[in-house]
Parts: sequence; C-alpha cells; structure tokens
Amino acid sequence: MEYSLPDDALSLGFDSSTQSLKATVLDANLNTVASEIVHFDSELPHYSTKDAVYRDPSGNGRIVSPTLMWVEALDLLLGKLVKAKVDFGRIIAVSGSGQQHGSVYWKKGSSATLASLNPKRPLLPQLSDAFATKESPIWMDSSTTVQCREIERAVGGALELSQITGSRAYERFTGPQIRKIFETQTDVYHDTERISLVSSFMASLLIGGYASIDEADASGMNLMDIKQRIWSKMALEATAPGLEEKLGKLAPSHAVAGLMAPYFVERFQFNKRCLVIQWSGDNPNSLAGLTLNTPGDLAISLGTSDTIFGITNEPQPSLEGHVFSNPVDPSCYMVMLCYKNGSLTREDVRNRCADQSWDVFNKLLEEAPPLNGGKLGFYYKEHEILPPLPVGFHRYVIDNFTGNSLDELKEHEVEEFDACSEVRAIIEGQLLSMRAHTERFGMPSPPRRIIATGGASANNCILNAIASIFGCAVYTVQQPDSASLGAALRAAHGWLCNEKGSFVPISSMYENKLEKTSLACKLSMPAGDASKYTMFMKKRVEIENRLVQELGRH
Ligand code: ADP
Ligand code: XUL
Repeated sequence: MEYSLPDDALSLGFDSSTQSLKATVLDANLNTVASEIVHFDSELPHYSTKDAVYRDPSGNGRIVSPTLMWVEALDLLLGKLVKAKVDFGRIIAVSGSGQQHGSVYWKKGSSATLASLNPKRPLLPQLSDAFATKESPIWMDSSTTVQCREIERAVGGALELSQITGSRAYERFTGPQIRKIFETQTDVYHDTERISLVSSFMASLLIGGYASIDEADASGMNLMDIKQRIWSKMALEATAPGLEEKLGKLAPSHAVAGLMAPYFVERFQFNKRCLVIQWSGDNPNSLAGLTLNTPGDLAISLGTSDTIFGITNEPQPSLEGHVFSNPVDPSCYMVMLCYKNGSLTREDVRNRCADQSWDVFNKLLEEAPPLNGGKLGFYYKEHEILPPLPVGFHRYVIDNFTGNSLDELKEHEVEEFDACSEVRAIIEGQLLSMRAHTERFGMPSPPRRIIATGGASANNCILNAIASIFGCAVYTVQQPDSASLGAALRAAHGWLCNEKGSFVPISSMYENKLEKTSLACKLSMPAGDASKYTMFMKKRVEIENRLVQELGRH
C-alpha cells in the first residue's frame, strides 16, 4: 500500500556533522526544494577550531568540539533558510542526523532552561551556562583505550560485549567516553543531569526538553542491548554508576520526539503542529538517504575510506564491524563495516601503473580477465582495520588455475604483477573482501541490490566489477548529502507512522517515486557467473586468515 504526504507538505532534515550543519528540505514528492549549510570553521571563527575540533596538543588522542558552536550554528542555519524563503509553516516534520558517538553533558537544572527559552533572543546566550562541560568528546577521539579494556573485561570479554551491544569496545564509542569522564572529571559527571548524543542533543533544542536517544544511534555507545533494544544493565554497570538515569529512555528512530518548541514556532514561524521526529546518527541516516529499506539492501561508499552497510535480519556480531538497530525498521538490523584503505590506496596503484589517470586505469582493468587468471592481491597503504593488518602489499598466484574448483589448488607468493593484473587485483581484492566480510556478518548472499556512492562510484568499470563479484544489480545515487536527505525522508516517514498510529514500512513512501526524484539511480548488471567469484573469495579468506595469524595484532 502506498502512503503519501499532504500535497503542500514539506519535510526538513538536518545534518549536524563534524565540520558543518546542513539542511535539506523535501516536498511531498520527495524532491529537494532547498538546501543550506553552515561551515563551522569559516562561519563561526570565534571558536578557533581547526576542522571544527580541538586536538589535545600533547598527542594523547583527546579530540573535542565546543558544544555551543553547534547551538549557534542552528540559529544561523535557520536564518539562512528564512532568507532562502522556505515556508516554515508548511513543514510538517523535522528530523536530523548527528555525527555518531559524540556526547553532550547537560548541567543540573538545564531542563528548566530548555523549556523556557525566550524567542526574542538567540539560543546561544540563553544556553551558555547549560553544560557541565563545554567540550564534547567526538568520534575522532582515541583517548579511551584503558576504558575500552576495562569495560570489555567487566562484561566477560570483547566478544561478549559485541554480542550484547553489537560492537566490541571502540575508543570513539560513547560508553568508553562517558567512563573516561567519570574517571577523570568526576565533578563533571556528578554535575550532569542528562547525557545526550549529538543527535538527541539537537533534537532536545528543537523540542525544548530532553529528547530520548534513538535506538539506531544508541547502538554506537557500547551500552544498548542490541537484540532487546533496552539499556544493558551489565554494560551500564561496567561504564559508570547512576548512568541509566542520566541517559533517559530509548526511543525507536521513527518515533515522535515531541512537537516543535514554542521558541521556534514564534521566532521562525514553524507550524505549532510540526513534529520533531527522533534524530539519529549520520550512518543510519545515510542508510535512509540511500533509500535502503529491505533486508538484503547493501550500500557501498567508496570514499577516502570505504564504508559498507546494509540491512539484515540475522546479524552475527563479532570482533569486527558494528551491528546497529535499523533506523527505518526496528524489526531488523543495520550492519556496518569500515575499511581504512579505500580511494587513496586505489590512487596509489593508479599512480604507479596507470599514468595517474582513471581512464588508463579502466583500460587496464578491462584488459585483465575476470578472476585475474588466479592472481590475488592485498594492498594496505595504511594500517588496515578489516582485517587488522599492518602496512604492506602481498601478491599471490594460484597454481594451475582454471577458474573451476579451487579446493585443492595451492598458491605461491610473488613480488609483483604486470600493470593490468595489479589494477584488477586491487579492485577484485577490495570487493572480494567486502563480500566475504558482509556475508560473515550475516548479510544475505547475493544482496537484493547494491547502492554505490562516494567518489569512486563515478567509475562505471568499478560499478561493473561490483555487480559481477556480488552477483546483483548495482545502482548509484548522485546525491552528495545522503545524511541530511535521509533525515528529511525519516521526518516524512515518522510523520506517516504517527498519522497511521502504527509503524508503516518506509518503502510505502517510495512507490513510483524513486525514478522521478533526486533519488534517481543509474544501473549496472552483473556479467558472468558470480559463483566462480564465490570460490575465489574462499581462497582469499584462507590467505587472509593466514596473514592475520602471521602479521596481525588484535
Ligand atoms: P570523502 O570520503 O573524503 O568524502 P569522496 O567520496 O569525495 O571522499 O571520494 C574521493 C575519492 O574519489 C578520491 O580520492 C578519488 O580517488 C576517488 N575518485 C574520483 N573519481 C574517481 C574515478 N573515476 N574512479 C575511481 N575513483 C575516483
Ligand atoms: C562511525 C563513525 C563516523 C562518525 C562521523 O562509527 O565514527 O562515521 O559517525 O561521521
């Protein structure tokens, strides 16, 4: 069944990312009608941030952002939307995306401040004293290794923590960050009435009260029981005392956080019935913005680093990657894997073998046959996360390779490949690794469809290789701001769920729309037989496991 929005309705999505605050406005046909941005460094220079953060000069990995900069940016961005003549009265729902993991510490008494903001004055001076610490730790922080190990030990190990919360402990995750504040800034912890994520913090400003943390972004905290979607008592206890009270209740990502606060109704003429839908993390919002909606949908983002995420019913939490609650359908899960060696490593091969040109790179890629005559390569220009391997290149040739069964075949290591084999080996190698790890992580094989995004998704030859290796159709979306777009789509979806009084699938919003709107896609179909790649992938995994045993460290 198709559900639609009132004809003249607008939905608004924000993206409070590391370096900027963006907004995307969609009409009822899901076309983008306005977008605006505030860059933190250049438009709010008085915070003296670099890349929107403060890095601790002692090199201890502490990285924070000034919380008030995000408050001031919201006023500034709404002012830009006014100038762009967006009719706020037509906006039926607002939602948003926040950089994941970052946290905000509301000082005791701030809930009253939030509920009584004076619409005649900007937000900043009214909230300047609302935080127990003015510096919010963000996802780039890597200063909590000690706390990570303490939390893992307290719950019985890294794998146990992953099975409870969807991820082993990571330095940037919010639980270890909170534990570090509790251990090293005890006064701040005790002076805190409420802890928000960046996402629920921004939603709190809009509703004039503390917004819940949504289940998808809560999955990036090492604190939520991923199966039951409640705070895990064990993880809470391992993190800090009295924490549950400071976190408040969880809410599904499609739920209503509250009505738009009188402050914004009076100051910007929002409709007083405008709903604020739960904000969520940037990766969950990108999943929504890339229109992933059904188990088996997979997105591959080929940027500076490569990120891959998808929807599954049966995730297998392990020591690698992350399982999140799915932001568009709480009955299933979102899985996410991050690779450090992405575009820069592809560029390294292009510069060495293909005259620094993607055209030459593509010619070489097509000169080498699929499966590369049994040549397999591992290219790590940076220390890799997945698998955990140090910098180094490793090249193998499978002996007596015919492309049929590889079970009995052995391989030998070589120093180098010719140019076209090298180009094919990096592309096939990266994609085979993605396929192997997503399958191991519980994604259906083959995927239902893949949406490719990021810089390298402009390359048709790479898209064709994805289609052949995964054995499914690959689409691209030429929409640069998938997080704020996703937030606007989730706003509309949350409004519909509220209107119907129960959850409706987000796909019901898309019928007949995807082809006609800014979500339009271009398609590559698989060529050849993906089952041959299945055997090739198994061989690769065998070699990879051996490399991890010999060279890896956990
Ligand atoms: P970021 O993750 O920093 O946002 P982008 O998604 O913008 O990065 O991707 C930038 C990368 O895209 C560049 O490093 C470049 O290697 C890669 N890229 C651009 N065009 C092509 C192409 N035609 N083929 C392969 N890679 C490309
Ligand atoms: C995800 C992560 C980043 C942040 C900021 O785990 O750390 O992607 O969400 O973009």
